[in-house]
Amino acid sequence: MKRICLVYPNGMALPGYFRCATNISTDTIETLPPMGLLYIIGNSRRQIDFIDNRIRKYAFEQLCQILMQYDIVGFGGTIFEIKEARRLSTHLIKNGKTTFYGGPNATVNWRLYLGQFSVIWRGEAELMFDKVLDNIDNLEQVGFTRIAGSHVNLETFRVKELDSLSFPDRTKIKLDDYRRQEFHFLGNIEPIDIVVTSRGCPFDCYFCSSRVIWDRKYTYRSASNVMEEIRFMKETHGTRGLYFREDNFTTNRRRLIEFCEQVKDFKLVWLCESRVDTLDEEVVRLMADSGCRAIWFGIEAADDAVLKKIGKGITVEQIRRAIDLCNENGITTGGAFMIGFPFDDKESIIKNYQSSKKLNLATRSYNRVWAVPVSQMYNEIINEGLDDYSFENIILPATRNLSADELNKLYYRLISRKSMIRRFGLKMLGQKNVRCIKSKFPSFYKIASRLLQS
Ligand code: B12
Ligand code: SF4
Repeated sequence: MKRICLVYPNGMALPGYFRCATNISTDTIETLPPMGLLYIIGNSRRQIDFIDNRIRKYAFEQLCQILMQYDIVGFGGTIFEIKEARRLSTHLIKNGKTTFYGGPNATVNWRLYLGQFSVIWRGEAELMFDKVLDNIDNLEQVGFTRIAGSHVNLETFRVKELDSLSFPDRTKIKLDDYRRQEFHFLGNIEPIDIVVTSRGCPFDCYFCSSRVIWDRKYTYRSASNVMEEIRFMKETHGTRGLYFREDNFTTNRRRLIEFCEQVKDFKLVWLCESRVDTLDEEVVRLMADSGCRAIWFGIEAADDAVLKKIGKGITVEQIRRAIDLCNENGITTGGAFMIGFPFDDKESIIKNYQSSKKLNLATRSYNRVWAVPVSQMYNEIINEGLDDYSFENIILPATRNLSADELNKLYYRLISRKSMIRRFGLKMLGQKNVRCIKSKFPSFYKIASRLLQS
């Protein structure tokens, strides 16, 4: 029997100019369990080992040594982990091993990595993984084509019935290793678990690569199937809080209502992400009654003209309404904004920023635009030569009116300074101490958080 290991590689060190744009780094303390890999393991009949190198932080040589014990090594991750995956794969292939590369980045950017992995896997893996391993010496039989040194499935694999899958294998991780700042919204509740209830996205925002990854196909689990997993987690891990970190948790209204009605019995608190146009009075009330304590909205801009240009499909009126509904029902709100679209200039950025501050959100986060392949925005940036900085195909762009450096300065002046202090402070103190301060000195915590809000 072949020995198999799945690896979530560590993030790569990014050049200095990226640092003001993103909080991703090799020493990030905030991440979530890699549910995709745990799903694969949970649905395979084989013995599969697992390493999350964002948590283990093995040095390259050490990890090489460990992985040399296996016959097949599969790498997952986003484009931000590609460097370690590629380096390890090259070493392993040289030493006669077989490597796989899968996940959203492999699905969409497979051409960039030809020849660097034995197999490049596009799409979801649960239904095909064992079958492919059974045919490892005859991959053409199971949908793969040999191109430039790698086997690739040109037709993306999809799972039609998510309810038919087994749950992700959480025995491979220690839940306590994974935390996000969003967990603070749930107070001092522990443990908090992650559940994936849907995949893909039917929308088509100008800046997002989801369309290319998921082909606008949206699949979701039934409320009762999700309840089974929650029951299982409650019994085995004592789960008390849930974070639904997925693009479209609230998109299907009927399912959301069923979910709220059923999850009540578990007496859990939970938070999710949402689009403002999917919420109404009845739904928000039900969500609050069933334990929802916070919602993060992808808002991007507080200006109708910008929202239209980026194809977000929402209006400022809808944004205000959703925030008000949440506030009325005791649900904390967070909003994520983007700064520096290709059409932006200094005035539009300042205007958008000032308008965003008027929204009645409890917390806001601002991301300086960077672009990963491939979205409509990414293509425009390349075609118009706005790719001032580029690293591993990740672009820190200029706008048509501001160079990347000018935009960085503006972003830093408007937003980043305080959030950098906050992040630095959090890192120095450590998550546990922050939680301790929060519970022992709530007023101090509240004032400090307010002051450090952008
Ligand atoms: C949850 C999530 C997060 C979480 C957890 C990420 C994680 N480490 O798993 C958090 C909040 C930490 C996060 C952060 C970021 N994320 Co994120 N995130 C998502 C999100 C919304 C869902 C991912 C998920 O759980 N999917 C459900 C699981 C079941 O599916 P899956 O992971 O795709 O896995 C399946 C297949 O892909 C395949 N597969 C996966 N790995 C492998 C490996 C092998 C060997 C094989 C054979 C198959 C295979 O099989 C799995 C089962 O079917 C996606 C959007 C999306 N809908 O995909 C973005 C997404 C993955 N994130 C993205 C990005 C860019 C980021 C950030 C860089 C953003 C930022 N600026 O901070 C960071 C850094 C990520 C990191 N290093 O941890 C991009 C990646 C784009 C790219 N080209 O790589 C996505 C696709 C969003 C987008 N539309 O652009 N993210
Ligand atoms: S930004 Fe969100 S809603 Fe828009 S396409 Fe991407 S995942 Fe879908």
